Amino acid sequence: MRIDVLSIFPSYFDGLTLSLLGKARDAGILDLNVHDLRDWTSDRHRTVDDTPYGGGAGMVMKPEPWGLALDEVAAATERPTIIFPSPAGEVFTQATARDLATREHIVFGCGRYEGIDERVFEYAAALGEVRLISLGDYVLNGGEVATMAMIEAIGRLVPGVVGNPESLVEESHEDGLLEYPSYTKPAVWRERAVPEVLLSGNHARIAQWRRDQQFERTRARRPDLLADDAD
Ligand code: 6GU
Repeated sequence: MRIDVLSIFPSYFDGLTLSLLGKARDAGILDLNVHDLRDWTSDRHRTVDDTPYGGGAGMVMKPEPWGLALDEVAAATERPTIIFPSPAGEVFTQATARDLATREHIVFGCGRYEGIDERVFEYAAALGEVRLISLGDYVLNGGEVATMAMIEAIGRLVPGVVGNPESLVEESHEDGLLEYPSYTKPAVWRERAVPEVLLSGNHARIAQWRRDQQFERTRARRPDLLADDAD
């Protein structure tokens, strides 16, 4: 999978050299390229923003650098998926991550300030499939942290990135429920014992207990996941 990131803060993405995703990059499974949007400016100050038409607070990202960057990066493959992280977008879920993990080429356009000139989204739609995606109902200062989260959630679902694919199965949200609790040695720690069933060696009982725990935790913490006609 090829991923390109357009940002005025490319060093946010230095962390993607670490751990699993770093190894996947080294192995050539993930072709991850981070670009400085200011490389597509031509004025002395490398300006990427300007005041909003119609007035109002804050600055808006100018369309010209975005147009040139998308021409170079998005037009490199046939109709890539172009994601603009935005609190005004559809909400990102594990299902979104699974869908996006099948794409050959994803471009992330990280906005800052009060947003990007609206015409950039229209123009991008001529080059690929445009998605505005939000991490949830709260506001970040820009798209960089959201893009990091999405790259990690998507990247780990790309075949070969996570060494043992079984570890992808028994996780929160993969089956619509929260994960069951985990324990390791010692069997008693600070007077707290590991649940007896886990030491029983009875695999059917263990599986049933874990399932019960998943439902109990989901009911307590995330009842919205159990509501069968969520509105
Ligand atoms: Cl994707 N961007 C910004 N700026 N804020 C957010 C977000 C994205 N998702 C939640 N809050």
